[in-house]
Amino acid sequence: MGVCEQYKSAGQDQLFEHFESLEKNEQQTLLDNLEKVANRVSPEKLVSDCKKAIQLAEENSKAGSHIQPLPSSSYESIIDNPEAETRYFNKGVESLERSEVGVILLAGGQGTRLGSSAPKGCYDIGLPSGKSLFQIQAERIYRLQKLVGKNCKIPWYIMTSEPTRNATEQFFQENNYFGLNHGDITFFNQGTLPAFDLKGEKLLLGSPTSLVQSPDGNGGLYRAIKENNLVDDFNKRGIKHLYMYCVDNVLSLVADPTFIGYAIEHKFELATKAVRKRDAHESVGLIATKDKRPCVIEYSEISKELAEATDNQGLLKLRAANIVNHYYSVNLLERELDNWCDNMSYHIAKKKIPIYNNKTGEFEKPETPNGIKLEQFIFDVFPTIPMEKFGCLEVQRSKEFSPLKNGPGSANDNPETSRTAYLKLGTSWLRSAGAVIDDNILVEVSSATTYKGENLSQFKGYKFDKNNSYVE
Ligand code: UD2
Repeated sequence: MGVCEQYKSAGQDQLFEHFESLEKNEQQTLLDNLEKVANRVSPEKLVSDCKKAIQLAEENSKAGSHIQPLPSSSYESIIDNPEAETRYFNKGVESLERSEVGVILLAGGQGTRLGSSAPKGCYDIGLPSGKSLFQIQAERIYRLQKLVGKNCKIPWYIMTSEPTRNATEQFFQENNYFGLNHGDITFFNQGTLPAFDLKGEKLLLGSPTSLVQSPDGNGGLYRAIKENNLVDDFNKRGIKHLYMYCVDNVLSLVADPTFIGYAIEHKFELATKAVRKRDAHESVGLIATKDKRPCVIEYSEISKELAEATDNQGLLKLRAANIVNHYYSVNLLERELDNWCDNMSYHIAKKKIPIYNNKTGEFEKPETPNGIKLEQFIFDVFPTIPMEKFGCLEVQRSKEFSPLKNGPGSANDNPETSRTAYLKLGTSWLRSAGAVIDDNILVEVSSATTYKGENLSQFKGYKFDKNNSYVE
């Protein structure tokens, strides 16, 4: 069946209403672009997936009692549990000594809410050193390699999207990969998905010869791993454990030995970190159980009742906040990747989408949402994992989670809150090492010097009296 017939049989005749007005070469460009999309997902499946996504959103908004907190057997806290934290840390270090740990960074988001046109990882949150998020994360890897020693290598796989790819790669090149061996850094692109009208029935044109396309969500990671043959690379490098995290979390303990050791000790195939939810309406997914399987209910799809529900102690019933920090065993990916790519659901987001109107021949930039973007959520694979192979590790928010989501001056999760969290953590480490620092003083400690507070004994007794100073 030709491209036109494929789309027309899926109810997409509107895409060809201007076909005769196009030059011959433009007609071919349109057909080529449509074929590229159809080769990844057939128009028929796109239309049915969009319908399912709309139904899923409606179901999730009404999701009720069958959503329960995780059972205690799948949930452990290292808050005020130094014995467990140390045991897991040491087990993780043993694996890192054998260079069995790889890091996957989600950096394809376009940072719309932040209001920056550059990739989020390039963002300067206003630290005394002026370091970007990418630099801090690179230094975490650099420091951990040194801390572990034994020629430990931590390969870093950075997922970008079409809009973030060039600027991200260029930023690393300009900064000479922040002192890391660039042979251990792999950039790879996630895929894109077309967009629909608000009813979810008609695909939208972005130009006379192409559909609207946008990144396929952080759940596009799995198809990107498959299409870039990354599992082969994991195996070639002897990687058995993967630490996946979010570019916008300045406190992420990249390649965290404690998290890796937790998963190894319990033989989990998939694990996630959680922090205590800040309040009933914090914009975080909630890690829970549905039909005896792990799952995450996203903040944009949870019902108000469920978000606010409390237990018999008066605490939020669902309070394990997702921080997009997951562990995967490479064995799990080898076994499940095809299934995940073929069967993951889509989610809808109603957006203001610039389109090409082929009835009027005009480009339109709407003031109100005019269409639906489809995306996949990375945690939608959780229900494919038996509960006994899944773990959730609760960690301290002040040590491990301060997301950069919103622009300067916004209510929360912004450059100020990220900067303060990072400075407070470094300052607390210096105080624990014996430095003398007044309460109103914040000091930045380089992530190339300390991973989580070690290696600071040279500051014992040293008095820091200048606010916002920086120590290498
Ligand atoms: C994410 C989580 C939410 C909560 C919150 C906390 C998902 C689906 N939702 O919501 O549960 O944990 O973060 O901070 O995980 N990204 C890509 N490609 C894309 C879209 C996003 O790589 O197409 C990356 C993005 O660069 C970022 C991460 O995924 O590193 C989170 O993306 P987001 O900021 O769009 O997710 P958010 O805040 O809506």
